[in-house]
Amino acid sequence: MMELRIQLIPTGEIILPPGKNGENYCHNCRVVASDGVRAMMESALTARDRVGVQDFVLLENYTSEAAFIENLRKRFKENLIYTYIGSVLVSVNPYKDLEIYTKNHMERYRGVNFYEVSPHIYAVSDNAYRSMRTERKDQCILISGESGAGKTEASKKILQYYAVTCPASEHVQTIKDRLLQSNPVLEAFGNAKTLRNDNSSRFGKYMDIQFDFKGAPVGGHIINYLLEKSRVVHQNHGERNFHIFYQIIEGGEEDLLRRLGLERNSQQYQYLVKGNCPKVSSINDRSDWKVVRKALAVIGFNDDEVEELLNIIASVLHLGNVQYKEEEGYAYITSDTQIKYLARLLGVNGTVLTEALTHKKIIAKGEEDESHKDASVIGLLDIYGFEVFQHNSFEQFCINYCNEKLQQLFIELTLKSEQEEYEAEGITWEPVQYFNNKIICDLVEEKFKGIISILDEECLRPGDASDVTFLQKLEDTLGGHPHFVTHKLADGKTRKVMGREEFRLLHYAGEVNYNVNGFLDKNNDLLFRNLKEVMCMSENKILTQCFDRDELSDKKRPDTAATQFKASLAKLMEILMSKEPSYVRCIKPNDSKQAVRFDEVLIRHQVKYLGLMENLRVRRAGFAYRRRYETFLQRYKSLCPETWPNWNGKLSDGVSTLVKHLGYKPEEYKLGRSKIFIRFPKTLFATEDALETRKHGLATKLQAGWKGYC
Ligand code: AD9
Ligand code: MG
Repeated sequence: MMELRIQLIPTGEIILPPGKNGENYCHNCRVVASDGVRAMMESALTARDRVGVQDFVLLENYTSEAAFIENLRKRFKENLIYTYIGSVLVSVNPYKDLEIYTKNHMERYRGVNFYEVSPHIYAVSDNAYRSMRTERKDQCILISGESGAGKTEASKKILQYYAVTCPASEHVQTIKDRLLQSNPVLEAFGNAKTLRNDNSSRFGKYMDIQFDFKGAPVGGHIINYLLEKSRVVHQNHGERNFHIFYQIIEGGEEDLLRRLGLERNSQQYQYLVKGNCPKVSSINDRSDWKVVRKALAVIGFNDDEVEELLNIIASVLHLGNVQYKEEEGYAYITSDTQIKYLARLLGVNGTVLTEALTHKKIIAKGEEDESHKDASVIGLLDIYGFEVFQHNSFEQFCINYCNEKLQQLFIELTLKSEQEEYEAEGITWEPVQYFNNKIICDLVEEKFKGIISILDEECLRPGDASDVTFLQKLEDTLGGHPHFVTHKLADGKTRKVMGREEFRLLHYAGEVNYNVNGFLDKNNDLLFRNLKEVMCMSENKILTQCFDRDELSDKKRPDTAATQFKASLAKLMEILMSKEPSYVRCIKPNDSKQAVRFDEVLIRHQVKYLGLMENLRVRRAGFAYRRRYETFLQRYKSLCPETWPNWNGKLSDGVSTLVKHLGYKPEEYKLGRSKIFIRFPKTLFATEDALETRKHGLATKLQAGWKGYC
């Protein structure tokens, strides 16, 4: 590519050094451009056609879903996976490594205004960081999208960005390392291969990063939500258990495996064979083990603690291989070997353990968390995405309920903040119609007649309560609700397409049939009391932390799993509402984890349920674009002799002078208290074109912005 030297002179003209061949000379504006330059400029000017717009608000036909998707497609084809809707970042999973996450890229986004650079997860990260620093307001970055859309990868990129770009000292380096290294550990224990994603997060994660007054990270705090515990004992076909089991078996050193009594063959263990999928091509369990082992040390586990942790992991595998038989209604254990290993690994008495494994008493475990009060905070939410499988159970019900709550928050915060902005700036605003999913949240969580209340009632009811009576009660109470469907029709007939053990919820993101089998058991989440007693007596310190003796004396029945989840979500919503949100909306391009493939049907569905069109409409309801006066002036001042090189008067007067010079008509814009609001994208386009032309120095007299100088 040829080198282009451009000299700006004070009146705002551009002079190019004369080219050797085929020079074009524009007498009017003293610009010389060689054919090479012209070709370059032409390609720059047609680039928008090729790569689409980098902010959907600039789409001419902004109500058209087809135009929206076409824009996504164009950009995806060019490996431009990020696009904005105003300040919301839309990200399409490229399913391949792109060279856009280097240190150089990080530097490019550091301290730079959001709109000055192309859309990127780093721009969102930097913007949140700067708002926290300058406005002293806690921030949160909410990452949503369905399973496999790229949420966890996005959250890792954000963490890496802060680790590299925030100020550091020796102490801070340790914090940064710990923040970064918490990821492999969390993923080892909480992620698994599912049909949707080889590295699917089976828990929700909210991470606070705390910064001191200098903007250096000083701590972090992670809250986990509802780990999919049932995966430990059961996996669907083609899925795996949590990564950690395979990592130890594949990567564990010989003497470690000996101490744990494990063989180097995952298929020896009942808890690892259900999915018939011991290996995953995209995962290297052996090298992952090394990463996790190192990370455990960095985040502060000493060797003894690691040993105790691994003892527990190994004991789960041994527990899965314990054989039982039934005689006259009583359970007996027939395999001594596992009990011996279990007793040693868990540090408990073998006889007491055997007794506890074959007899019943009940108790359950609560999970507590809290947020730190001082220090400024950026919170990162990476929570499981909306899930629809062939067979959906209690876990999908909780996951999808969680997504309903997040959608509620999104609606509330985007609309609210939009409305507040118009009000603060003194601009009249017209509300936009959108689907408010509060009705579905209520259906799930309302007191007394919501699904969770009905489920709890059945869990607590003595006698004949079962999954079937639960479904019956749902039908009696909720039959006729516009978002609830079962096989029964109002006229007493049955709906053939639905199973008799199913209920269907019409979620904002689509319809899901839930099979009620196992709902009561999973919601009860009970651990028999004598098993808990054995664990309390363990010599393993991690176990005794998990199983607190004091809880044994607590006779009160613990809350059910769904009620605990509902309460923790309510707390999460409170945390998020108190912060200024940024959004990353992740989209999965295809179901086969392939780079390049852009499955339009799948994408259209996600665009719909993520509410992106509504988001765009709201954003465009009044004005397509808004910018603070100083930002607007800074960017475009070179287009007007009166504002170039500096404007010394009131900022709003400077902007007013500039836009009048550019020929903006009164109906095209409004001046608020601190920002200019531009109604149509084409107005801003013309201004951007003028700027582009200026920068590259093409003698395009036709460009609107040039007319003034010629
Ligand atoms: V789930 O709800 O936890 O099942 P996520 O978290 O949305 O899901 P994840 O971030 O794990 O999905 O992404 C899935 C896979 O897509 C990753 O393992 C990567 O192989 C791939 N991916 C995602 N984002 C990127 C990216 N920005 N660049 C390259 C990516 N690959
Ligand atoms: Mg994930």
